[in-house]
Amino acid sequence: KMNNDDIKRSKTLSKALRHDPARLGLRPDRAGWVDVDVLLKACAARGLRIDRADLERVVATNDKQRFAFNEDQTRIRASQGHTIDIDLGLEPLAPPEILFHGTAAGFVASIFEHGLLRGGRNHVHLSAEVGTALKVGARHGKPFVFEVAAAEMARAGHAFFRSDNGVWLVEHVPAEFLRGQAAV
Ligand code: HQG
Repeated sequence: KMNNDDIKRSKTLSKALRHDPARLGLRPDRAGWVDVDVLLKACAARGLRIDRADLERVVATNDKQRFAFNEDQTRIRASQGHTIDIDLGLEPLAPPEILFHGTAAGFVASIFEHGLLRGGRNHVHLSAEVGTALKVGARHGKPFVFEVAAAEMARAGHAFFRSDNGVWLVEHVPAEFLRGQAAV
């Protein structure tokens, strides 16, 4: 389990790699990768205490495996969750019959009307596990877990992707593919 310093480092990384790289003077490439040395120098220049060993530990122990190194470990990116305009370069993949999306009860009526919208992020996030969706939903309030008819949606032509840390990603879930509340 991560200690508090590492949780802070993880949050700093999420912010820098998903949402606001410019704040650290970083310029992720098209696929969201940032050079590790550049990242560490940018952090040091701003008094953020993180060295190579810290980074490796945070990547390895992160509860949702949010970050990944490239093959030769010279670059790092967030595996999903971005609001910056990048292309993860994932190949479309056939989803399981059903996927889950956890949200707050207060959003349910709007979701039945408009479907699931990606908001500021690049994708709508879906989970293969109902328990994961329940936790995601609880971040926003009283949780409600939608069942999504994923396989049917794929057959209708929607592309599904799975991030390196196992989150299913789609651009939009039209309301017709929502199957109401999952048994949790
Ligand atoms: C809701 C975490 C009204 C949607 C998690 C959600 C996830 C609508 C909220 C990742 C709507 C957006 C993403 C509509 C969608 N009307 N509300 N039509 N369509 N919404 O945080 O999926 O810890 O951007 O249901 O594990 O909650 O950050 O998305 O409640 O994988 O690594 O709008 O964030 O990962 O909220 O969470 P978010 P999310 P990390």
